Amino acid sequence: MKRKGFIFDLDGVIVDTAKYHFLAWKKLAKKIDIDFTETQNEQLKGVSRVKSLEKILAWGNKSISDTQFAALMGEKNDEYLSYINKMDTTEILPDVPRVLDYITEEKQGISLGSASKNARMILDKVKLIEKFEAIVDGNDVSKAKPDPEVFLIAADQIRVKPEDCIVFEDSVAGIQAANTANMISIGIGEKEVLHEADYIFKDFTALTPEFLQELINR
Ligand code: B16
Ligand code: MG
Repeated sequence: MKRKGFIFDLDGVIVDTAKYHFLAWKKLAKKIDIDFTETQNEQLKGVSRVKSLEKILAWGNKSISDTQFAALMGEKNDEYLSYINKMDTTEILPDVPRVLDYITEEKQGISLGSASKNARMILDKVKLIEKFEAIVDGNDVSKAKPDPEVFLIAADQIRVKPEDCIVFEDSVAGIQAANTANMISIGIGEKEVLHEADYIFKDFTALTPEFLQELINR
C-alpha cells in the first residue's frame, strides 16, 4: 500500500478565520465608503488578499493608485492580525485534532495548502504547527486557487504523487484546484456550494476512522 498525502486548507477547514477577515475588510471598506456585506465576504473565501481588495473595489466602483492599494492592503492585514494575535487552541474547529492524530498514527503524510500569508502564525497560535510535515502558503505560490500550484507543491514537499493525495477544502476555488491537480477532493461545508467535490462533509465530526482508513487503503 502506498503512503498517502493528506493536504489541509487552513481558513474554514482547521479554524474559522473568515469572521476576522470579514471584520477587517468591513472596517477598511467603510473607510473608503464602500458597503460590504457578509454575502460578499463569502465570495472572498480561498481568494488571495490582492484579489480580495480588487473585488471589493470593483463592487464599490472605485479605482485607486498602486500606492493607495498597497497601503490599504497593509491596513487590512494589521487589523486582521489584531484578531489573530488573540487566537488560541479553543478556535480549532471540532475534531480536527482527532483527524490529524489518526493520520499521523497511520504514518501518512500531512501538509498544509493555504492561500493565506499568515498561515504559519495562525498554526502557531492554535498550537498545531508541529502536526504538519510541510506548510505551503500564500508566500510560496505565484498562482492563486483554482490554480493547483499550492497543492502540487504541498504534495511534492511530502514526496507523495498528486494522485495519492487527498485535499480538505471549504472553498469552491480550492475544490477546483484539487480536482485539476488530480487529487481526491473533500469539501468541508455545504453540499449546494461544494458539489464539485468527490466527497462532502459538514465538518470533521462526520469523518469516521473507517472512512479515513478507506482513503489510506485506496
Ligand atoms: P491572508 P485559505 C485564504 O485562506 C482565505 O480563505 C481568504 O479569505 C484570504 O483572503 C486568503 O487566505 C489570504 O489570506 O490575507 O491572510 O494572506 O482558505 O486558503 O487557508
Ligand atoms: Mg479555506
